[in-house]
Amino acid sequence: PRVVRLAAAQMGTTNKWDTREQTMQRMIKLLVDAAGQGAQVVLFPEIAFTTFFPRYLILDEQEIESWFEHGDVTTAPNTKPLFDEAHKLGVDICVGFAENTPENDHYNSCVYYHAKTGSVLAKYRKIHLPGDAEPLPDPKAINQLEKRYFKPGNLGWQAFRVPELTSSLSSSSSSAPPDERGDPIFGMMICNDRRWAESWRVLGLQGVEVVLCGYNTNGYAPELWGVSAATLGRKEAEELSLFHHQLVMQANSYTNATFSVCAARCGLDDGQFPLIAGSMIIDPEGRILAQSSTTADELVIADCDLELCRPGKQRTFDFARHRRIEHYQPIATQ
Ligand code: CDT
Repeated sequence: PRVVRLAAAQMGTTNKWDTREQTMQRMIKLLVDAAGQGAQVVLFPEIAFTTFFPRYLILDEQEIESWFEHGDVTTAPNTKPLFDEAHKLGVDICVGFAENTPENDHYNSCVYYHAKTGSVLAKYRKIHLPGDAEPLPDPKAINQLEKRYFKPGNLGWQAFRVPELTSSLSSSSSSAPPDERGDPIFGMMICNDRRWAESWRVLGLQGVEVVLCGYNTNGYAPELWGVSAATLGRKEAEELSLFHHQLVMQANSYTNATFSVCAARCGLDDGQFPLIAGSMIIDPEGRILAQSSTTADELVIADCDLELCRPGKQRTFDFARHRRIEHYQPIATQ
């Protein structure tokens, strides 16, 4: 077996008036608790350090910049304490943040931080940006202005190997196929990406064994979804939002024979915006191994034997044998 103990660090309400110190304390507590329970990798949500600011139309440039992280996220004073703690505890973390690059580009990003070496192993920039660039006409509508504040990610979905997570390796021969070499193969996506089969398949084709996905998902935003508010009550809407989230996480984990971990930023933000919880760890058969039971800060932890990706990868979803790419052209051309 190649067992890794994975954790989702779900984060509840984060208000726009919360200080960075408050939020950092919460994140460090989650990390310390996860380490105490033996977690080796902890996933934090999308845009984990602040409230989900893309719901607001912000016109002041300086205010926009105040929501972004500037410089190297692992060493910038505003975010460094989390990475220092991970390094100290020897626990890898994946965390989402609003990135401002040295070229002054803006992305919705996450990094995988390798605790032992104190370095970023991989970075991902969200590709599927939901919502709009301009606010919806209805003044009551909840907006999702990600297309206004971020560029679409330019790094693709690059699976990467994480060294030294699993102790008993089945094989260390570098000529063996990737999933038999031992070091776990991870991939990252962010929130809306999980609804698109393409994100998963690009990672699946690289033999991914663990997909990490942080998210901020509205519990109730009928105008944003294009659904009449009159036809969808608040409770029903939240149930449907949670159902769609679980549906795509479970189905795509199964069809790519991969574990997946998803971590919510949830609760009621800024006194009025509900976000769904539903943090989970899912196995390659699409089954939920562990899930959150609150809409507050909470850890979801499970032991994942990566060997369980083998049956799916070698039989039902052996891509090399069963895919018919001669018929897939339209997917990439329109
Ligand atoms: N953060 C993010 O990507 N949220 C989106 C909202 C979509 S509204 C149709 C999500 O896919 O959960």
